[in-house]
Amino acid sequence: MESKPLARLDDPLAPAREATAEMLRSRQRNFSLPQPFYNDERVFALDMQEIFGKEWLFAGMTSEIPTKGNFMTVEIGDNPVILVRGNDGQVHGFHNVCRHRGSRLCVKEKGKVAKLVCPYHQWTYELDGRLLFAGSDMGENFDLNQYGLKPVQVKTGGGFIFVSLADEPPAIDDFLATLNHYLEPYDMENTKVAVESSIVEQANWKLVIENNRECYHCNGSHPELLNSLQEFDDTDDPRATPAYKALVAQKQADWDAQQVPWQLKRFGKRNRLTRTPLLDGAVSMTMDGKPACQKLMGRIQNADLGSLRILHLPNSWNHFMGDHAIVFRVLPLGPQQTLVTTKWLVHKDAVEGVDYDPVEMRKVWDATNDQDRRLAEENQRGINSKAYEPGPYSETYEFGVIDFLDWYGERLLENLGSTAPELK
Ligand code: 3BY
Ligand code: FES
Ligand code: FE
Repeated sequence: MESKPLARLDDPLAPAREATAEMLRSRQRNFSLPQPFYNDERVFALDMQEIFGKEWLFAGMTSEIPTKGNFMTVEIGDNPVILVRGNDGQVHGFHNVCRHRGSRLCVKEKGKVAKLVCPYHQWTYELDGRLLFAGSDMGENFDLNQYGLKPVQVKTGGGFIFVSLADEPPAIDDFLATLNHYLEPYDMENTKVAVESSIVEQANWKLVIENNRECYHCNGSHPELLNSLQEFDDTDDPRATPAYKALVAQKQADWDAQQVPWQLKRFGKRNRLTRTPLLDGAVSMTMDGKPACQKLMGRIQNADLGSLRILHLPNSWNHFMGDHAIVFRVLPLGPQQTLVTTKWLVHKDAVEGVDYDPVEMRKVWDATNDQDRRLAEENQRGINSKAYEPGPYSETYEFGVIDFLDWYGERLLENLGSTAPELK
């Protein structure tokens, strides 16, 4: 066949596509993945093209770009993206790539501008992406309209900004409507980042998410977190004691009285939301379980709202308490390198040093993130061995990991153009 070598030149990943789809079709469900999924650069390239290049990704919060001209940048693998609040008050997304010779347009992580001006030769774009100015010597036939910034799909819900690099991203509106409903008490537009951290983990992004999807490891690793966190969040969990069920029933009645949503909701396996009580007596994820911020979020009157947990695959988990919220964003940097960004959010009128101490606020999750980083890195090092073979997950304690990999396998197969298999 003459066309095959040509197809491979067009798509050097073609053989990897076939091999990866085959590995997914033949994988043993409820077992960890074959080694290449965690360390092979071709599978990583496919993850970036087919998952991070096509699904909805959590990028940041609307309150981080509160008014027109505020922007933030995010790097999705090789694709720099800019999110900017337009003159219309909407969040716009663009490839952060100048249409002149391709320079990155915005280099700062966050900022405020009147126009988007390229640092290279000062081509100047409106906040809606239109090219306004391209110097004076582009020739009389130069048509500014041909060189607007390339848009990136953006949707918001409950203060979360999601982006997708796909032309036709998957449906997400039901989840966004639920976020609006569940986050209403928090008035997310009127929040601010009290403190944030970025850490680089020497581990594949899927190991970071797998680690987050189970608390089987919590007892052995997270003393600070376990001052406030329940290791499970469902009354159907086999670990749920009668005392836990009684606590949940009592809290749910309290939350109903405050019109604060708590019901467990799922959108496929991609999204999961639920409100769960913290350990009895704790109202926030702090070292002593007391609020980290004296000014509560939004319209909240009573800090004791447990934690609203929100999962968004492939790249975010979140905890919303009465006094502050913690949002997490995962961005792959390489086959064995992942950026984890954590932001602690408070009411925008809360005063640092008066209402909250950022050093105190961040302690539990700084410790937890560092512990999880070590776990993921050790996991990676063992997986890289020739002795590694996929091992079984506990259906009781690690169902969240199984769900994540089911989602991942289905999405990757579908996006690769293959059909989902009957898993063993
Ligand atoms: O609290 C979290 O975000 C997750 C859930 C279970 C363990 N892990 C720390
Ligand atoms: Fe942006 Fe030249 S590359 S103005
Ligand atoms: Fe952990």
